[in-house]
Amino acid sequence: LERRSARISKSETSSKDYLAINPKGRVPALTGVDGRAGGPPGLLTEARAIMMFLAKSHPAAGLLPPDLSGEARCIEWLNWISGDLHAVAYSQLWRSHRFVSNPQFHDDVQAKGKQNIRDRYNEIEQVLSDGREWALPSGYSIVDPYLLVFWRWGRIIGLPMEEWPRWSAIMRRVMMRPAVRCAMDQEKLPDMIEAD
Ligand SMILES: N[C@@H](CCC(=O)N[C@@H](CS)C(=O)NCC(=O)O)C(=O)O
Repeated sequence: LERRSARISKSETSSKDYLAINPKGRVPALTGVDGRAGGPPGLLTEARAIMMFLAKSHPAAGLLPPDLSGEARCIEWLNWISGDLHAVAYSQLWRSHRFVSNPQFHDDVQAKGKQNIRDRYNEIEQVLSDGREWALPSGYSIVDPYLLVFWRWGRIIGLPMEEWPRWSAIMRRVMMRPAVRCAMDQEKLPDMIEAD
């Protein structure tokens, strides 16, 4: 937890070394993908693009529904999480200076961000409460580990995640998957299943 907050507050994404990899100064960033969009050749940015690229380049892993509607449903989730929950709500909380210049209003923007996060979390819980086993009823997909990021961030900002039991149950199952365990071990991420 401390490790993550320290890295965010130090803004390692704005360091010269990192900007040489990704001039946008954001994570995630993947190299080795044909084409270019502003950065060095081969750099791919944007979580949604990277997740689609990884899912489609590893079809045997079955991380994306094979049918058109299923794929559209997947993009629907990714877009909402990335564009609304992340870029609006979490940015209001963690990057309030992007919304208003006057520091006097930063607390207000942050409070609104936290409220927006809670609202989005209620909506996530509602979608997941129809008995489905994973975010997409067709099965495990790239949406589930993406949702895990925001479930863990909820813990980091001190939200009582047990308020969203259906979502929490799915995230526990995501964290039991060997590939997820392996990635979390590599990144030294605690599972945060129990509240502190
Ligand atoms: N639209 C981008 C947003 C990426 C993004 O904002 N990542 C955050 C992760 S906390 C970041 O790198 N923040 C560092 C910063 O804003 O300086 C995506 O979905 O990949």
